[in-house]
Amino acid sequence: MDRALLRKYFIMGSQNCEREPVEILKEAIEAGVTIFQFREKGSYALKGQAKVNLGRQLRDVCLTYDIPFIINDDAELVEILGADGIHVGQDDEKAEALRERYPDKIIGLSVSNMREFERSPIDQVDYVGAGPIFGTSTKEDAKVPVGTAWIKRLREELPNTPIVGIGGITPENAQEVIEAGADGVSVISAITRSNDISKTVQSL
Ligand code: 3NM
Repeated sequence: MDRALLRKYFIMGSQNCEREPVEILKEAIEAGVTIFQFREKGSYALKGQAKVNLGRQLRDVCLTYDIPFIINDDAELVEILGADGIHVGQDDEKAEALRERYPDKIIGLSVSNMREFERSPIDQVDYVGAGPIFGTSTKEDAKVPVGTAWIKRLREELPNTPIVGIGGITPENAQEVIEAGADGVSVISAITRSNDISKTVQSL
């Protein structure tokens, strides 16, 4: 994939929003996010048809603005919505199986430490998500923060693989993530909780 797409990676589900998700996504894209992941997950996430319906609306926004639309951990929904790709964690559906099912889609995989790295089929994925870099309360089961040192280490191991940092990233600390070797930053709350999305995305 074009690694520049990872530059400002916005992730969101309805559980992260205090107002209309479609409006938040439009504002974020207009302000300059480069890729979007629909991550409907956790105790307050939508399920079944309600999840599909919101996904379809967000997918349409991404089509209108020509922004890649990635689904978090739901291979069926990728097909239903015609998504551009899928992001999975270590305990989700295996990247090898996803690559077989979706030879041409973007596949992202989260890798948080050396043990996970060693068992990850990096050659089957388009990019790696590294985190949580900083402390985050957005993900219910987030691991211990790994710091930007983990990005440096991953970059040494993977000089040519697109890498995006995640977890607790804000306009104040994003530069540190890029300087450590990431191609981009992924954020949820920095945007969904912003009082001025345009300013936040620009300062990111
Ligand atoms: N994945 P925020 S941390 C979705 O470590 C997610 O893999 C993580 O939200 C990981 O930008 C995280 O609000 C939450 O901290 C990111």
